[in-house]
Amino acid sequence: MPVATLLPFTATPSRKSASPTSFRLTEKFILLLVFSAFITLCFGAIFFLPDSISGVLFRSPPVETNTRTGPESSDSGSAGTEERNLDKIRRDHEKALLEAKDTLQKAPGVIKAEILTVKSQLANDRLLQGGNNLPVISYHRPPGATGHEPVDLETRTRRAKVKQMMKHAWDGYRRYAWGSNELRPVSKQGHSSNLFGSIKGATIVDALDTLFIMEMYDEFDAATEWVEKNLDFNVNAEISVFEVNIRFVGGLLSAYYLSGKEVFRRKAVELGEKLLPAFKTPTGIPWALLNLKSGIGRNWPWASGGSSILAEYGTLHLEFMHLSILSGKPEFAQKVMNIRKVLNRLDKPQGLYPNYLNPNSGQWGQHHVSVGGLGDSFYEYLLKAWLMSDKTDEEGKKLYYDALQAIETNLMRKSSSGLTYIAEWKGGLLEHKMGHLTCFAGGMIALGADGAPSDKTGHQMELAAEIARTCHESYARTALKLGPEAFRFDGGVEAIATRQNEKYFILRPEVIETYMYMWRFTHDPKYREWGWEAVQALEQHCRVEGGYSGVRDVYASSPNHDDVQQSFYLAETLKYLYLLFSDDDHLPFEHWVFNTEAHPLPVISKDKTDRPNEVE
Ligand code: DMJ
Repeated sequence: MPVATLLPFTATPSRKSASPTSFRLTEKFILLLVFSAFITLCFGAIFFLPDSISGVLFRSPPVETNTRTGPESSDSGSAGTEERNLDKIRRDHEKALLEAKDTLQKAPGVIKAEILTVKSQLANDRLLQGGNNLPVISYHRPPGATGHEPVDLETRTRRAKVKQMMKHAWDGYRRYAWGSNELRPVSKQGHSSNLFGSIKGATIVDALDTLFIMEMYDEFDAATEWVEKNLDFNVNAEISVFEVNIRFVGGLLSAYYLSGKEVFRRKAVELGEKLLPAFKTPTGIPWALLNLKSGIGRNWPWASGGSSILAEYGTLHLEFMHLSILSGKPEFAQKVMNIRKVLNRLDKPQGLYPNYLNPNSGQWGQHHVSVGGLGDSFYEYLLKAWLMSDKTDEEGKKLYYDALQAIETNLMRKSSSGLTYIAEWKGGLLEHKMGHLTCFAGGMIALGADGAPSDKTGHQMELAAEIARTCHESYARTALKLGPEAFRFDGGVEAIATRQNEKYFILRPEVIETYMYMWRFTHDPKYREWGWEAVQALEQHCRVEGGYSGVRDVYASSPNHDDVQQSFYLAETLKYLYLLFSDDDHLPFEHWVFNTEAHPLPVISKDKTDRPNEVE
């Protein structure tokens, strides 16, 4: 219908002289209707204008300017308004000056604390606005995050040397492999293992806390910026749940607890959530491998008929307990507590835990038991779950000490020359081989000795010392003074690798980790000496221009480099060396527990179960 037919009052040839009074009643009615429709249209349109314009139209005038009611002319009105505005600015300035004066009278510590509170409030507000739905947490750094210079010169010099090694490892990575997972220090390029799928930056995340505790703040800031801008978990790739948890989740959690930077909490929780689909199995025992995009999991094809592996599903507990606290979501803790329930229902042959468990049937796979590869950190996490809970997790405690008893009875043996070692168990038969990985057990047993039933504390400390000695021997009996991947006690040899494929050294930390624990508990200077021997060997045989490399045969007279600088070299080996030459109040054991990748996590104080980072 043409618009003109609706508008009888618009100029038409037949209505040239018509006045409003001459309209007929129907015309008047239509006129009124159209007029009111027009007004409604104009009024309604205002709501569709951009904010900036509608604001101009509707903004209520500020109180000070809303005084145009008197006889003043419009000029004198605006002069008055200006005057009043100036007045207000003056008043605001005076107020701000007074507040600043007040603040300056406060102690610097108080001012700093107030700034931190405001900053953390702002960060939290931003976080909530960002839709992360993370609870507001007031951050307080647990004690001992940074240390101080040791008093004696030799220790100070050695500690400085380790820091310089960290700098060399980091600089090489930064220069040649920035953003890749690891560095190839000989060929000077990036390296990626398929353990991390297409997640990037393993070395950056693994090294964050080491940079912080060594007070390498410029490097820490660069790493933080990379995490903020580039760390991305939205990848369509399959990852190892265990490796991603211990290195990435663990690294991010530690970086958060040490620095208080919200970005680390946010990223840790985001990644934790991405790992949750791994638990979708009939028993809740997680898959080893998970596609982060599809959420589809599976197990390593070589693992005893589709089994999950003890050291993998058993090494999630510490990180997941912290994820629940930092996210306010109980789901993380529930998942790992369920793993314990499944294990508790099963019979353990001789009290031992086989390395393979089928996640569908909930039954053990092949009966292979080891405190090294495939089993190791499961035992470590039982003990540390108890310690991290401020010794409230009695179940974790009992499981640990019972398991250790079974290990001592069934797996620990003494060689003819008196070296204590931990063998592997295959369906009741012992293989007299000890892995480099197994050497962490010296530190673990020392850490647990104090909580053992009273008549066993001394005995467990002795066991720990004996294992430390055996592992030191495995280094001392090589040409390069670095330990092989595995060493044997059969066929007339002791603490020596006999197979070519067990002679390599990939910058692993376990032996040095044990020295660090033994030093803390005994202060026997030999542990620092043994650590220093390792530093010298690393410098001599592993240091190359681009960083540090593993070697293929520790019995060869000169090193054949494997051209990989493992991320755990920065996360663990160098951190444990640094702590070995630091005082005991740097990351003290009463306040911190190290995850299996040496990432320190705070003890969750029993009075503040819901606020772990407020430990005094
Ligand atoms: C690290 O990733 C962890 O220590 C893990 O528990 C075992 N292996 C490596 C280092 O050797």
